[in-house]
Amino acid sequence: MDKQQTLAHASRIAQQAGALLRIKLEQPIVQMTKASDIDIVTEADQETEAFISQQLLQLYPEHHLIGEEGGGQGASIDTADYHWYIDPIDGTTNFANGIPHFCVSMALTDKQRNPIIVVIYDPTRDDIYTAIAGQGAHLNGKLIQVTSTAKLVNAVVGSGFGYDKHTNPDDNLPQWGAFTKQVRGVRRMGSAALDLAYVAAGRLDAYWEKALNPWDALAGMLLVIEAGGTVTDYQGGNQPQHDAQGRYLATNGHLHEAMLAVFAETYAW
Ligand code: LIP
Repeated sequence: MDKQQTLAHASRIAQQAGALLRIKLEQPIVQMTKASDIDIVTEADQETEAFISQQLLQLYPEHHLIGEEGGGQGASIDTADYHWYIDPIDGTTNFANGIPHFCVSMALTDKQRNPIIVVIYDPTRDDIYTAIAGQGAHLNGKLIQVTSTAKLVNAVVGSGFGYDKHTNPDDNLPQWGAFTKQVRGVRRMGSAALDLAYVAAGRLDAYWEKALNPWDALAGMLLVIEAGGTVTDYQGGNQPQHDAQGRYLATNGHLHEAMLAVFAETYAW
C-alpha cells in the first residue's frame, strides 16, 4: 500500500465531507433518535457517511468499511486485510444544536483493529489532523506533540458521557468528580475524536471516556501515540480498541499512572 497516497485520498475525502457539513450546519437540521432519546442522528450524518463510503469503496473495493450509521460495507470483514472506521460527524449532538465543535473521523486499520492511517477534520476551524503509524502526527501539515505537564494539579483534561448515562450506574460521574478535585480543569466538549486530537496537539493534557465505539476513538488514538502520548484502557491495557466497555485513557504519558490510580480508586474491579 502507498500509505502517503492513501492518506492524501482520505484527507481530501474528509475535507470534502467537511465542506458538506459547513453547508448543512447553516440549514434546518432534521434529526432522529437511535437507541435512546439522547442518542440522535441527523440527515447530515447519513448523507456525509454515504459520500465518504462511496468515495473510499470506489478507491479501495478490497477493503472493509464500518460506518457509525451504515454499518459494514465493501469486502468481507473476514477476508479484507484493511478496515476503515468512519464517524461522519463525531459530536453529533453539538452539530444538531448548531454548536461549532464536531469533526469527521476516519481510521484505516489492520485486521486486528490497529490504526495505520488516520484523519480527523474539524470543518469549522479548517483543522486537519493526520497520522501514519510510525511517522508522527501532524496538524495542518506541522508536527504536533503532547504536553509535558507532569502533575494533575496543573493539568486540563477532557472527558464525556455515553448515551446510556441516564440508565447505566457506571456513568462516569465518580471519575468526573474525582478528577475535578485533583486537576486544574475538566472539559466536556462533546467530541471524543476532537478531544483525542487535542491531546495529540497539546491543547489537552489528557482525556478519558468509556462506551466509545471504534469509529469514535481509533483515529484519535493513533494521533496521540504518534504525538508521543500513551493510550490504554482504564486498567493500563495497551489494546483499548478491544476493551469490551470501550474505555480509553489518553495522556501525555507523564500523567498516565496518576490517572490510572484514580480509576483504581473509583472502580470496584
Ligand atoms: C459522541 C462522542 C462523545 C461521547 C458521546 C458520543 P458521536 O460520538 O464524540 O465524546 O460523549 O457519547 O459517543 O455520537 O457524536 O459520533
